[in-house]
Amino acid sequence: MSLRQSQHPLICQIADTIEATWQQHLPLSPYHLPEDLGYVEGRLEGEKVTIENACYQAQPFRKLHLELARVGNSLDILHCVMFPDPSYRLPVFGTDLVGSRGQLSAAIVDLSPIGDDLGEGYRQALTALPKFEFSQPRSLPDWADIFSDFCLFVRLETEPEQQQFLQTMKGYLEVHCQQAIAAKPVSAADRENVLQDQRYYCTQQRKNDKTRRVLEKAFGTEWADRYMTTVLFDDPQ
Ligand code: BLA
Repeated sequence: MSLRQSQHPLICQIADTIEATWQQHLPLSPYHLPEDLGYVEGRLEGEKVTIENACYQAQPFRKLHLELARVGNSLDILHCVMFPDPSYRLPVFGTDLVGSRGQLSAAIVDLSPIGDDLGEGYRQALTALPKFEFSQPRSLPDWADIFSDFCLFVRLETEPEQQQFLQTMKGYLEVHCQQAIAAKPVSAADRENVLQDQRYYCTQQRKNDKTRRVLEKAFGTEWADRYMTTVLFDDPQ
């Protein structure tokens, strides 16, 4: 990925860590995005917007998506979602970082339950991870009822807090890979419920106006909508 080297150092580290962890735990094969949406360039108020996607599949995941984006020389974005195969009632791992050279105004990571609860295995493993205090917590918007009580949403200014965020993200990711690999599929009837719950997750994420606005300004309303519904948060079939 050519964007990666030029991005905020934490974003670069997080992207490397996610891909290394995936490679270590999961038998990755390529996931084909719509032809024209792997690498995209547009313009936002005269500034160039570049998007680079990496996408894989590996049981028990339907789609592993890592995206890096850059707006002009200022705004760097990392977006990552691991969509489970709907035959498994697994939570959705998601992380999003948004920032400029010095600081990251938004850094979020969560394992979001599909259904009522994360389940005992996840709860115990997540509770056992090291806990850090962050000096600038942020509050979640209205659509964010999909996130778990383990959701971490902060502004990151100092290097130590950036490293603590990285460590937390890595902990969640490793717990997830370990739990997911050991998961058992649900019954055919339950699969319908899982599908519905996964669709709700996507519906809520598509309500993020801040993401939508960046994409709309650079690529237009229709394109932004297509991108949000086919690449970022596509409904499982
Ligand atoms: C916030 N996401 C944002 C913001 C921008 C983007 C500009 C506002 C930053 C701020 O408030 O400081 C933009 N994010 C993008 C763009 C892409 C992107 C353009 O991923 C992709 C091209 N968002 C996710 C995922 C989660 C998520 C997976 O994509 C969580 C798991 C959360 N992003 C999220 C939340 C906010 C945010 C909760 C804050 C929204 C708000 O405060 O209203």
